[in-house]
Amino acid sequence: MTNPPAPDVVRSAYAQLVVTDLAKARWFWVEMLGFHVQYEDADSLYLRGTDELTHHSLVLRRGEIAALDHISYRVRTPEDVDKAEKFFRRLGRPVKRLKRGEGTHGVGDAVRVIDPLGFPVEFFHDIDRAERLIQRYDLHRGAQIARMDHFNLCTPDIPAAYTHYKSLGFGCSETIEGDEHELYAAWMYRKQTVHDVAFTGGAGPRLHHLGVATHESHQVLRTADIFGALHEEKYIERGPGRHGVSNAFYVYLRDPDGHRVEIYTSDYYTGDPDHETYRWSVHDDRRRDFWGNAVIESWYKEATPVLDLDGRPLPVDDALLDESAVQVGADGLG
Ligand code: XXG
Ligand code: FE2
Ligand code: CA
Repeated sequence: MTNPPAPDVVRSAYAQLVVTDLAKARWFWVEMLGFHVQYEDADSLYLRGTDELTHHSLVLRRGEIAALDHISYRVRTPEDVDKAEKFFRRLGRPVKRLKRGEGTHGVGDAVRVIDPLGFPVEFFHDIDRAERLIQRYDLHRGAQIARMDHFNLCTPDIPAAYTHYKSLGFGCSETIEGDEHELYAAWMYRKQTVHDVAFTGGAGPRLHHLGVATHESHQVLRTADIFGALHEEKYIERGPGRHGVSNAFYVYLRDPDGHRVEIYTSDYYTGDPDHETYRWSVHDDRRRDFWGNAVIESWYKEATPVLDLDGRPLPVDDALLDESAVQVGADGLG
């Protein structure tokens, strides 16, 4: 039997995080990062950046344990939702179909799966539209987040993650590899940027971070300055800096529940059909910080647990290859 065709994924669209204190989460994501509240109810906040014309790119849901409820990809047509369902049923994975009203507010027909890497992943096409805020400069505040850019996932088997996302039609913009081409990390895309999803070697399935984009690098610096000015510097984990991989300017923060978010800007176009993968040696100290600054150990080790389709935490598997154990110059840990 031939494999059913993969759904046509447009982009990484939104994530739903479980937070234990919605007021604290609102302070962090809305007041400090500048996400706009599109809709809220007693237990959830639906947020989006200034460039986003769809209902939300982040849902914060109140719950007992801080976790990832699901990541979600938008697909090109309503038929692609059916394709996603068939694709994952054929793989023998858990699948749940949700009509409008049964799943996330604002989202229409959707399918949720536990993918072969163990992550809760949704595919949808239909979503409510939202007002353009790009030039509502009067409303922009804090980090002035423009849009969701990527999901970064911790998984023990990077080659398996790469193969699965290849089968979903993703391209690969960059990798980190060992001397024998062992794959330590990979960045993969559908939209025409460096990535929609990337993999960090480590115990998984766990969410490593959400990458959210600003227009300009000064907004990354401004974010760090605001946290410093309010003596809230403990929320800054790594950076600001320039990545080797992707060339993006970045800072990583941890929200009040420990969920990691990267403020990310200035990567590059990958849309040509013959775009080639750029391969970094794991021994190149510039790969994760172009200026060779060491990566803090918590960045490699800590991540958010994920839930199954019934909202129960999923167990994690240990790493096969652990990049943080590689002893190299400025980035040497272990
Ligand atoms: O988005 C990213 C990252 O995955 O967060 C990390 C781009 C580059 C890097 S790295 O630390 O490898 O430079
Ligand atoms: Fe990232
Ligand atoms: Ca810190």
